[in-house]
Amino acid sequence: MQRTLILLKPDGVQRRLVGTIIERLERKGLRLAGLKMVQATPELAARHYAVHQGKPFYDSLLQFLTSGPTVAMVWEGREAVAVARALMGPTDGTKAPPGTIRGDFALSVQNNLIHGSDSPETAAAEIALWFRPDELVEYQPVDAGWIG
Ligand code: IDP
Ligand code: MG
Repeated sequence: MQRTLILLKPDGVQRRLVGTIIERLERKGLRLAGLKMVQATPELAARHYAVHQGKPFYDSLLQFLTSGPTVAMVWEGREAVAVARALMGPTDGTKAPPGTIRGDFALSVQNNLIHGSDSPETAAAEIALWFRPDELVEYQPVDAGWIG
């Protein structure tokens, strides 16, 4: 079963969209494996977005991710990485189609509410960055046979 790291970035918390966004992931059938609220340090933000170091928006992006609390989650399910990315929509809120999280709630490129890992390999590294192994919970959802 594939896992992905999802962050509800500080704009999602400030705009009180945490419940709305979690509901979309939950109703798709993904299984919540871990959840916590984190005030990201500059070090954590820099490690999370290391791939973007040197880009024009990098400093602003770190400022954004450390500007308030983030809700960090691990979601699990068949093709969880791609499924979560599809639910999120493309990076730029103005280009994200209606029906996606960014398409419905974001207008900005930077303040686009949600992060989702972009590959299973990235997901493994990002989950290890944000969660200790004992913070992830194994259980069998009672409807697993219906959702697959
Ligand atoms: P993604 O979150 O859709 O995977 P990435 O290209 O990995 O997008 O960029 C990481 C984050 O950096 C984005 O979610 C967004 O917050 C921010 N970002 C990306 N491109 C830009 C830009 O051109 N201007 C400002 N912020 C950007
Ligand atoms: Mg990305």
